[in-house]
Amino acid sequence: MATPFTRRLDAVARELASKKGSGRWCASRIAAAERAILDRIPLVDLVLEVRDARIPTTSAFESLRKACCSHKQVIVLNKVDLANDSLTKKWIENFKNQNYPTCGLNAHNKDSIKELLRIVRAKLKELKFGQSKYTATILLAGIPNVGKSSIANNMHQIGRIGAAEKGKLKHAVVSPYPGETEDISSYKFGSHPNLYVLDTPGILRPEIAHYHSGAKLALTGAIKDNLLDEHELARYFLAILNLSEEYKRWVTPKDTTYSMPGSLEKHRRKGQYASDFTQDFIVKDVRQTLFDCISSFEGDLENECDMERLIESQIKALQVPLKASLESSAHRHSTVATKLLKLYRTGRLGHYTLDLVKDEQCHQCHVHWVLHFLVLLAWEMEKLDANATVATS
Ligand SMILES: Nc1nc2c(ncn2[C@@H]2O[C@H](COP(=O)(O)OP(=O)(O)O)[C@@H](O)[C@H]2O)c(=O)[nH]1
Ligand SMILES: [Mg+2]
Repeated sequence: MATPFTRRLDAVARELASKKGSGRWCASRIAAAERAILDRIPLVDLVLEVRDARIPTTSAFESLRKACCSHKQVIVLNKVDLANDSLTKKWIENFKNQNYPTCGLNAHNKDSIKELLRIVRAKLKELKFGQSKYTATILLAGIPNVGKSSIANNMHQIGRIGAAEKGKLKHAVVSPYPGETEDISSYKFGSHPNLYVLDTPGILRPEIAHYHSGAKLALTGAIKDNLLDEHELARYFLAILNLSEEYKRWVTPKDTTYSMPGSLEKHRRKGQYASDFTQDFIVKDVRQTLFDCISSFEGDLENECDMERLIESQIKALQVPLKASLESSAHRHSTVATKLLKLYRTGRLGHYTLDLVKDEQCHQCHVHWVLHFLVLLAWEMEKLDANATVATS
């Protein structure tokens, strides 16, 4: 069902696609880049489909399904350091059961890249069975910002290449913003046999299938922030946090007798919550503020209006640790939203997998229901605000 938020996302995407000079988001450029990638698939030996481990299905590069058969494809769930460990394991199992070789990866971790190199070499050996000398090319494909260029760079750096070639290391552009890789580039990552990896631009069609897909893509950074309402996204994240188990880890190990948020009040004694010895005081304060809000909350999180109240109280309370209270009232909410999303995206507010595997889906239905409601409510409130502004101007 199209919700107002879906329609808004669609409208934003359409507007961007039609804007002259919108550059990387232009629909014809996306289509051309996609064609160039799909045309190369028959020519390469192996395709690594890079997905974001936090959204293993939402970050799928759908066009690959038709263009590439599963025997020459490996699904790489990158950014496992930001995802929920046990759900990552379930997802890997799930894809393997569908005959897609799959591995988890943290592209920033040397050992993780070495393990990927081992998997790729083994797979190429299997595909080139019986050939003593060969050259192989693999292609990295996926939606924007999943870490393709980081993987290409690190395979190139860590892969075994001759000493003479080490001095000629190239660098793919890595950026926290989507859409920075514009061309297909080749990087060598092995000698004897010669192995090459092709880094490609991220492909995300302008039309977004579903409101939740749009929100998840935006939260994980596949869609540029300035294209969406950060305040709404921050509220979406807070709903996910409030319905998760993550914040409960911010309590010291000996204080684990809590069960429901309403009963957490007794744990509110000073200094009780931060347990990860982080030196980052802002993170500590933000966690404590969020924990305090949930633990003192008497409402029922399954009730959408109560959830809405909790989120509003959290956004207000976060103005202090996020230093937004010094700003004009008009900017406070957006400052809180921007900073909160930044913390979430660096994994400092917990590890969340936003796509859930089948046996988790009953819970997911409920979570989606609550989130859906929140978005509708936000939309209605915005309309009320707008009407009030018009009425007073
Ligand atoms: N935490 C984390 N960040 C990553 C990982 N891989 C890439 N990134 C970050 O994600 C952002 C996008 O990476 P990039 O390689 O440019 O993605 P691309 O658009 O798919 O080429 C950059 O800020 C990277 O530093 C990872 O495994 N873990
Ligand atoms: Mg890139």
